[in-house]
This record gives sequence, structure tokens and C-alpha cells, in this order.
Amino acid sequence: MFNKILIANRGEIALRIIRACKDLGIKSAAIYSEADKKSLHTRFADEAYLIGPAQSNQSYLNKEKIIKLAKEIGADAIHPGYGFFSENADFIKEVEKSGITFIGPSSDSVKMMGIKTAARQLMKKNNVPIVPGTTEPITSVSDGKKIAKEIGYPVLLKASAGGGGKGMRKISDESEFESALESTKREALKAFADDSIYIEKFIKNPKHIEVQVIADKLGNYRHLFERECSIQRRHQKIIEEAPSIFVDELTRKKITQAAIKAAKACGYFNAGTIEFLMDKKQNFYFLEMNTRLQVEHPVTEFICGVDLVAEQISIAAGNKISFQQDDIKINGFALECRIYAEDSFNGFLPSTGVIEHYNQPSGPGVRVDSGFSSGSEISMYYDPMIAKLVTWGNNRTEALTKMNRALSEYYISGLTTNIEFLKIIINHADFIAGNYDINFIDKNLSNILSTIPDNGEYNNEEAAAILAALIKFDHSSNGFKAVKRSDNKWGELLYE
Ligand code: MV4
Repeated sequence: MFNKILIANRGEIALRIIRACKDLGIKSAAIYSEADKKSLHTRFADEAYLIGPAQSNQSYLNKEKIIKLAKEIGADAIHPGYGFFSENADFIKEVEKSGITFIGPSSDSVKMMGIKTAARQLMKKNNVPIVPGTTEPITSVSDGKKIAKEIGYPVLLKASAGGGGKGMRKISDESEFESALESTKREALKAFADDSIYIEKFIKNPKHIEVQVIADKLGNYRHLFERECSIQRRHQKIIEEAPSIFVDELTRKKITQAAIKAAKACGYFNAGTIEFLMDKKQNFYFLEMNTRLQVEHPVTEFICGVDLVAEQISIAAGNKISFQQDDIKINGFALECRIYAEDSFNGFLPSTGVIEHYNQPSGPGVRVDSGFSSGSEISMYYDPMIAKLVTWGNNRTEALTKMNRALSEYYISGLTTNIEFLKIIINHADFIAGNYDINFIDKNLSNILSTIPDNGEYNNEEAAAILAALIKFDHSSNGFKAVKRSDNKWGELLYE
């Protein structure tokens, strides 16, 4: 096993990795930027090193400085978390060369899965169903038009070097083809320095279902069932679930086996995720592979009873996966709500600043992965996610009940969060009924934003009356309460 792991990340995922290190008896070394002096990962690691100013390029993305530091402090492995260097083949190559172990896949499999046409070719060859379309970049306008006609409109143009929704354009009719291809090429060249474009059939109103896999360096592969990730806005996931209520047992067998085939096809090791689109008939199509630990891994941990980060670390050290496939059964149901620092009811504007009060939910079936607490700063330099709230129940209804309870316990002040927005979604009739796909938020945005949350809290007048009554009594303790103001925004009322 490793002696010391450097965690090349921040926030909740850095803390998650620190916790796994402590559970395994491995020393943890954090890096932090000037903006993260009061973050929990900085405080909780065994060692913490100031790496540079807030700007990611000068801190969390400073390759030379991070690898040099890892050597100086005697770290024998680097865990990248998600984002930052997690899927950067050049970084992985440099770490590999330095003699330090990268806790993740080989740079070759990251590179392969980053080229979407190459990934599609590989999947096709290995009988993993792909979205109908090309597995080579198109070579000319006429070539593209011919293919699009064969596939049938609408089609999607996608950048070979893209992914995660970047470099994508829908075409409904041949008349739009030429100009759409030109602009997609231009954007792809600018964003990825590669203007190769391929074509896929446009799948209407699909669900986004992904399968968690894990593989060791000895050639053992396991899956940990699927996650349902359709509740998103602008490719930013908001709510994830495991398992998916849309997937029946037969489809589950097929999609998990397809995911194993996908991982084997690229000689993968580490934790990884195979993303699929699924239509109403439960036909599923390979979309892309994420060669990293994902944000939403806790829902899988809840239903499978596996510590994915501990497993990742153990595998990176050369050990065999600690469980057999048959050991993994779906136990109950888990839900994750991402807590973002944003004003959901005001154009989803990011909300930055120092967290004044922070009280997080707890109790049976509740897990909070947070990187911050009272006094932490949420800056404009990084992702706006403050925490992940995860609940577990015997079934979806129980997990939802617990999520409602947990969201109502949450208290964050000093900045605006999406907590009220999340409450509305999880109580939306169509969400509860399982009547949703990737377009749920866009489709329901106006009715979501006009829903006045009824969570038993008081409006200004009621709160004032209650406070007045309380003050008449001998009320000496300090406290605060979230109140609904007459302008329908949520405010904080302090009383002494
Ligand atoms: C698609 C699609 C429909 N048809 N491909 C968006 C992110 C990137 N990973 C692929 N994406 C999509 N590809 C075909 N052929 C719809 C999307 C899509 C989407 C997929 C998953 C989750 C959320 C999404 C939101 C918008 C579009």
C-alpha cells in the first residue's frame, strides 16, 4: 500500500479522498490555493501545502509545481479527484514518468476515450451498442449530407474531441447542413484545436443512464449497477439516483454487461463510468466513457455497500478488487441532490462570498459530502458546488422522504443556494411519478420557478408575530431562522 497520497483537488472531493486515506491508514497531503485557506480539505488533511493564488491555472492546474511538491514531500501516489487533472493524459503521463503512481487509469485509455470517434469504433467492434451514425469524422459536406440522409433527420453533429455537451449541434433538415457544419467545425477548432466532426442520429427525449465499473491492474472487471442522471440543466447534473426506476431486470443485465465489455475493450483499470442514452423502449446506446471517479459516486456506494475511493486506491497499488461480482447486490435506493451556490430563481446566477452560518443535515440514511463550513469562501474561480446531499431508503419513496427532511434541516447563510429549487423538483408530481427525461428541467422551468415552496416556514409577518411573542418571554439564547419574505425570497431573521 501507499505511504502518502497527494490530493490534487479541492472541496468536497478532496475531503472525500482524505477520509479514504485515513480509513486505510495512509498519510494525506492536501494542496490549497489562497482562496481555500478556510476550506475543510485544507484543515482535515495530515499535511496541507499552499500551492498558489486562487486562479486554477496557478494552483490546482499547476502541473510542474504539483509533481515537484509530491516528490519533495515523499508522496508515492497522486489522486486527482474529478475535474482538474483527472482526465488529462499529459499530466498522467508525467506522473507515470516521475515514478509516482497516478490513482486512476493509464494515460492511454484516457486518450482513447477522449477521441469520441475512436471510442465509437472500439465499442462497435466489441458489440457495445452505439448511437446510429459514423465512427469516422466526415470528410466533406457532400459526404456528410449523404450520411445524414441515410441516418434520417434530425441528426447531431458532434466534435470528435468534444464531450460533455461541448461542440454539439442539432440539424433538422438538409438545408441547414452546410452552415451548421461550418460553425460546429469553427467552434471545435477553437475549443479543442481539432475540427473533426462526426454524425449521430438525434435521440429524442432520452434518459441519461450510466453504469459504474471498476477494474484492477490484474484484469478483473466488476460493475456496480446503474445511476439515473437525467435531472440536469445545461449539462450540469442536479439530482442523481441509483438504481434507475426506468430499467427493468433484463435491461439491467444487458446494460451492465455492455459496460463491462466497454471497459475491457480499452484495457481499463480504475473506477470508470460508461454513459448511455436510453429511449422509452429501454434501447440503450453508448455515449461516452468517463475515465475518472464521478461526483455522483456516493449513490452507488449507498446501494452497493462499497467504498469506491478506498477500492480505487487499493487497485492503484496493484491489489485485486476486494469483492466478487456476486457479492454486489442492489440494496434499497439512493438519491443525491447537488447543493450549488447559485440564485436559481434569478437566472441561476452564481452566488459567491463567505458562508456565514452553515448547518448541515444528519440522521439515519443521510450523508453529506461537503468541502465547506461556516467561514469558508465560495469564490468565482471554481465550481459552484458546495456539497452533495445523499439519502438512502429501502425504496425511492423512503429516500425521497428522507431527502425532504434533510433539505429542510439544511441551513446556509451568507450566500444564496439552490436548496429551495431542489425542494420543488423532488416534490414535482412528474419527478415523483418517474415521468421525466433529460429535458425535465427545461420543460418545467416556468412551473418550477413559480412554485412557492411550502415547507412549513413562516412569512415575514408570521415570523415577526412569533418573534414578538417570544421576546415577551424570557428568551435569552441566540438563534436565527430562515423566513420567507413578502417578495418571495428567502431571508434570515436573527434574534437575540
Ligand atoms: C446526444 C443526445 C441526443 N442524441 N446524442 C450531451 C452531453 C454529451 N455527453 C452527449 N449529449 C447528448 N448527446 C444523440 N445522438 C442528447 C444529448 C444531451 C444530453 C445527454 C445526457 C445528459 C444530458 C443531456 C442534455 C442535453 C443533450
